[in-house]
Amino acid sequence: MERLAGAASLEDLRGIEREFVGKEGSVSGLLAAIPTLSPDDRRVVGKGANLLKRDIQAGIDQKKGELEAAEIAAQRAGGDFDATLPGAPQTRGSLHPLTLVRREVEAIFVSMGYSVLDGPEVELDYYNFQALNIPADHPAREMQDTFYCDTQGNLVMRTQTSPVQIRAMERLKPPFRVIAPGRVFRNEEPDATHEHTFHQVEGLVVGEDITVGHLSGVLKGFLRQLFQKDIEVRLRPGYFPFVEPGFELDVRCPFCEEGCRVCKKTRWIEFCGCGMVHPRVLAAGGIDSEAWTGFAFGFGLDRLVMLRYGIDDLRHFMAGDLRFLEQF
Ligand code: FA5
Repeated sequence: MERLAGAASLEDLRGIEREFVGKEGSVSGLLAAIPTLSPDDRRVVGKGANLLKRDIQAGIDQKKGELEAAEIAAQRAGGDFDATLPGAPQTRGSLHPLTLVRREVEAIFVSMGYSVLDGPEVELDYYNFQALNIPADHPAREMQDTFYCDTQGNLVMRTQTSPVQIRAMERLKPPFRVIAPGRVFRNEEPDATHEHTFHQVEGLVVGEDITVGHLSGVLKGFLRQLFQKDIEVRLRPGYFPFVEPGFELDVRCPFCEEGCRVCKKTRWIEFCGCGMVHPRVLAAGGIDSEAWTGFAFGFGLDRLVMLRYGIDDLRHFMAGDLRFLEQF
């Protein structure tokens, strides 16, 4: 302990550490000799040597802290220490492109009088399928290969944001307009335009005398605001059990003139499913389908982000590669 008290530098301290408790140190030598002693001596010497080692190590650690603090204090007291110099720069993270575009989408719909709703990602089969006019044996279930969360099949990772339609109808009194952005899951093999975990934005409007004209007008207006220009779209018949009539809305591929990998050489990109809310779905939500009509749509947010920033593969979104993420 006297030697420790006299240590004037970290270098001195390292010497003391080597001499006593290092691999070749005297206390280590003592410990190594224990197996050669008689059983009684072993116990006494073993205990003593271990205590000694512990005390010496504790003394070294304490002295090390003192010497380090003194070293910093000496540096600060020196003439060339400048407390006003800036610290080491911290790199700032950035928002994920999906978050950026989701916020833009929300702001546009809020400006059109919509409320933004949320719903559970682990959903009851009832909301994800049955209340949306997709009973247990319905072939439409094949369209969305589902991750089931229990053996009875009551709980699913939601395959779409449409269950929020039912939850909204249960809670809100018509007329109302809502959107519900969120994460959805399907058992799919990823490629440039498909992921197993992706994002949708659901829209639902319930009111008096709502028509397909309102539906296409809202979606065109939304796209115009988002892209700050007219975007060519087309409506073609599409089947979803919860709307009647149902449509697919496609947008022009912004990447090519004559077909590419993203649009699979069709020059159109599937943008969303939509249609007039089926009377059975209104009824499941507790809404009188004689008095009220509505439209609904559900688009893929990931594909919208691809269009917005000219990204040609949506697998980048989940890859966690900073070279990609730092560009936003
Ligand atoms: C639906 O999920 C319906 N719920 C949409 C809807 C809502 C129809 C309301 C009618 C009324 P669909 O399976 O086509 O439909 O998916 C909607 C959109 O999600 C697609 O247009 C596409 O943009 C996107 N999408 C679908 N599967 C994937 C996937 N694996 N990866 C990324 N985006 C996907």
